[in-house]
Amino acid sequence: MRFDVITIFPEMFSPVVDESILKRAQESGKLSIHLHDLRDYTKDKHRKVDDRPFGGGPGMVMTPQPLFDAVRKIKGRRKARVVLMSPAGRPLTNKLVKSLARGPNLVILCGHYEGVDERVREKIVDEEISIGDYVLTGGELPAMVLIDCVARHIPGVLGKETSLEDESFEEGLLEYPHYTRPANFRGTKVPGVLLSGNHKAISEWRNQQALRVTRRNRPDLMKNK
Ligand code: 9WO
Repeated sequence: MRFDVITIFPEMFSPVVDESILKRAQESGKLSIHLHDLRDYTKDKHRKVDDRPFGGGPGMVMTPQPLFDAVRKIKGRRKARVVLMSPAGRPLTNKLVKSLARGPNLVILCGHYEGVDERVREKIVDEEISIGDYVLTGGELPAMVLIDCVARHIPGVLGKETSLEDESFEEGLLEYPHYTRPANFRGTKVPGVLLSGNHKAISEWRNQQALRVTRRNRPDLMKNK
């Protein structure tokens, strides 16, 4: 799968894109991440990507021309889904992540200032996605969140030591507590059942713990339980 990101801060992505799992996935050809500096698509000598809002008001709006030209150039004849990261978008859930991971390729737009000219939404955006109900200074961090979570659903990206099946959201619940050695850490002991070797009892304990954590932190997920 191919990710193309259009941003005024391409250098923000390096630590995420060069991180171990995403790096390995790129080296093995499972995915590729291409960063595009929006300013390279401007036509004026100041490389301006914003302008004052019609109707007045504070702040600036991202001007349509560089975004339109960047998307046209990048998409070319390839099929791709154009995504805009915005708090006004559809909430990003594990279900949406899995459907995005099935393809086609993604072109991700990162907004800045007060937002993008509405004609960008109208004419080039296929999907507007939110990672949560808060406002940031730009769409870059949400874009990295999207790349990271979509990438791990692409077959072959995760090693077999990291499984997807057993994960919290697969059951519609949060995760049960995990423990590793030592069995007694500075006086705090691992629950005995986990040391018992009784797989049925362990599985029941984990399920019960997942319900307890979900009820406490995310009662909204309990509706269908
Ligand atoms: C901001 C905004 C606030 C309320 C309702 C809709 C909104 N849209 C935007 C918007 O597109 N803002 C641009 C991108 C410009 C300012 C910084 N941007 C941004 C994106 N901040 N936060 C996000 C974001 C994206 C995805 N998920 C959560 C937050």
